Amino acid sequence: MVVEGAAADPKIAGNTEFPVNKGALCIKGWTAASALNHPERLRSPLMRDADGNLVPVSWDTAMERIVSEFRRTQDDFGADAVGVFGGGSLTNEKSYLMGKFARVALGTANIDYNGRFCMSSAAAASIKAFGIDRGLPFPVEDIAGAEAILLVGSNASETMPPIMQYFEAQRTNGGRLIVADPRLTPTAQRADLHLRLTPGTDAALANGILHILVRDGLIDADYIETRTEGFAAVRGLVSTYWPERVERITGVSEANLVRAAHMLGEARTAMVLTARGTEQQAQGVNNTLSFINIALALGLLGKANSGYGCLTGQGNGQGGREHGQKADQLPGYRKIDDPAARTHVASVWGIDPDTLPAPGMSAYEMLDSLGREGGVRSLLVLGSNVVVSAPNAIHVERRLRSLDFLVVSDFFLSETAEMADVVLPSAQWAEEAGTMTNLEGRVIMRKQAFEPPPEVRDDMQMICELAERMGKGQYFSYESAEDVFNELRQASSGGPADYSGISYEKIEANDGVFWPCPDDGHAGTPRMFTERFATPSGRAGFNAVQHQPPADPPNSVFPLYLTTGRLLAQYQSGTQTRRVEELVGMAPEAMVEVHPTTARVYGLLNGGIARISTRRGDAEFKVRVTANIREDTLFVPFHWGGKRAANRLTNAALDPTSRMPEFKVCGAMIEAMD
Ligand SMILES: Nc1nc2c(c(=O)[nH]1)N[C@H]1C(S)=C(S)[C@@H](COP(=O)(O)OP(=O)(O)OC[C@H]3O[C@@H](n4cnc5c(=O)[nH]c(N)nc54)[C@H](O)[C@@H]3O)O[C@H]1N2
Ligand SMILES: Nc1nc2c(c(=O)[nH]1)N[C@H]1C(S)=C(S)[C@@H](COP(=O)(O)OP(=O)(O)OC[C@H]3O[C@@H](n4cnc5c(=O)[nH]c(N)nc54)[C@H](O)[C@@H]3O)O[C@H]1N2
Ligand SMILES: [Mo]
Repeated sequence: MVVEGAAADPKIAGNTEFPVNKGALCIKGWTAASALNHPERLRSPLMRDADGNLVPVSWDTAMERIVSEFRRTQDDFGADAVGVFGGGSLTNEKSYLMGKFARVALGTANIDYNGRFCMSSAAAASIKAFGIDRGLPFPVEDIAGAEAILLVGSNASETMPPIMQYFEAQRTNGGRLIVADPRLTPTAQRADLHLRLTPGTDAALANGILHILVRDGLIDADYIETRTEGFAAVRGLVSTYWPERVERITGVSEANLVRAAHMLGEARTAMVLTARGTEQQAQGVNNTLSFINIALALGLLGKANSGYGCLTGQGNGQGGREHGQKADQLPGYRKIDDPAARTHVASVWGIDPDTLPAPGMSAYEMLDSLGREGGVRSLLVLGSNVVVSAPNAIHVERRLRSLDFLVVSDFFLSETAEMADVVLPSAQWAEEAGTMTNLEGRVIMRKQAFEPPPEVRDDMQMICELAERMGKGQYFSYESAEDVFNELRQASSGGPADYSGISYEKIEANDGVFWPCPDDGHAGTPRMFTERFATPSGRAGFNAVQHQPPADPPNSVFPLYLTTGRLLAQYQSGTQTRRVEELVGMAPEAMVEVHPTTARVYGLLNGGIARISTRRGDAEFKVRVTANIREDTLFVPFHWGGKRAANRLTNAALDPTSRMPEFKVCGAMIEAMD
């Protein structure tokens, strides 16, 4: 995207030369400029006064207060009692600094970020199966050349409009699209086949499709033999997923299962793509692995216009998970409990590896620990609005209130910032420089177009100053974002996400560089797995995965499935988009999608207000009656706060590996309020 015009009246345009989106932006991109000069934008630090009001203060006062509170917490409760919560919208440079700040300036184990709620299950599954995680291990253009695509739990038409040009091209080329979603979304409407599965039955669906592929001789025996391991156990397991059994579990007819299997199995090139629908479950890693099994059995990985991929979420969803913002991670996608990784990163940072903390708590576990014995007592939140976006939000709000001290950095007074003791105003995307890594693992540049308003600072400056005031300034002296990036390159060198051969200059000259890029002369890696996988044996691993019911299934009191997700015109917790008039016009309020039959059964009127309850709490939504959803399922977007927050309802049951909460399925009941 390009930004033009004066700071007071910025204009946004698509960059038609840029290879990934060819100038296409989604509605939120076109309207993003209005957030820059929005009247509600934070323009100075705020601190809570004796009456409990947030009042403007100087940076000096705010920083002094933060340092003294962090010190007090650490003196009384130990280093790990200060926590850091980051976000996947931050640049690579900021994500890297957040991780370093936590480990070096605070010495705390407890840093995690909202990517845990986003792509963590797909990331864990890819690491398990392929030894490495890069959202798409191939360039996005490959989509256009796939003869068949299975898209699972993604509503890309609404959540990634710029990528749809590749699906359009795929269709023009005669390719076919299968969408697995409990709703007939705009994405599913343009598919050749819609698999309207029961929420939480993804692994059964995948096993059922693989059963038919094996039965009908559509698998690639050669590829399985030479490039993979573990197929025998999977073949044994899927042999028990007979189509009638799978139809019973998933609600997808045997005829459609066979159609899906044959579309995929008979295509010369094919892709399996997953997104949050199947990943945001307590079985999210297993679900993803079960779809990866299909891609491996068909021999898709490492071939042009074929493969498995995860469609990324936030702006820097990929880079945000590579540079140490995650509780168990060091830069370059290294593991913090790996002695060699600790030695390498400590030497780049100029510290003793023994001073590096151990792995900390995952995002929800950290939120759940707030204010408790042995938990986090003081928290810095930067780049997330947790009280709206974390699961089991009533509980999370209670935990946040029990903190000794909360500091939030944001552009606006988000619902989470409203609860803070200190609020710091941050520069927005057009006011700072840095790099992002897109869904293809392509490192791209974001240039600074404007200066931030006078009392607003960019997060990098803020973090470095805070480190200095904590007495660790010598580890945080940088001239520029590029300076930070050059250190990140060294820290990532030799790691799975190796950026050491990527420079600002090279990014500019090539419209981005794909990692891994291990030295200056290396051109980057657009397509992975052509020869081998990143596992010790070089082979990809099959994983036998049983279907398991959701953690909180429907019962006679909570008879319906509740699922949650997104709308085209709103973004995430809505801090920015709920403040843009055009977008509010398109999606003015929280609503629930209900099937006409279900509406009749529960006495709900289109446009009326309904209360939804689950075992966690209740929330209120405007009713939208639509035949595009299963009769047994309710769908609510999570973009609103207060009584309209979907996350008052959601279940925080976590996937055992990724620690992803079960946002996508729980038992619920609905009643009319008027
Ligand atoms: N407009 C808009 N675009 C966005 C965002 C936004 O907030 N607004 N957020 C960005 C981010 S951070 C992300 S992560 C992406 C997310 O992008 P998506 O993954 O496309 O978005 P979701 O709406 O969360 O979920 C996708 C679909 O999963 C379906 N689903 C629900 N339960 C199940 C299930 O049990 N199984 C299966 N197979 N499907 C199920 C839902 O009906 C929904 O249509 O979007 C990005 N783009
Ligand atoms: N029920 C339900 N809940 C969900 C999901 C779901 O599908 N269903 N999806 C989950 C997913 S995939 C995600 S990614 C999360 C997203 O939810 P959040 O983690 O809350 O993400 P955002 O709403 O983008 O919040 C980012 C906040 O940080 C601010 N911010 C953005 N960039 C910067 C920056 O550079 N610096 C500073 N200082 N502040 C910044 C924004 O103004 C905003 O207030 O929600 C998760 N929650
Ligand atoms: Mo996300």
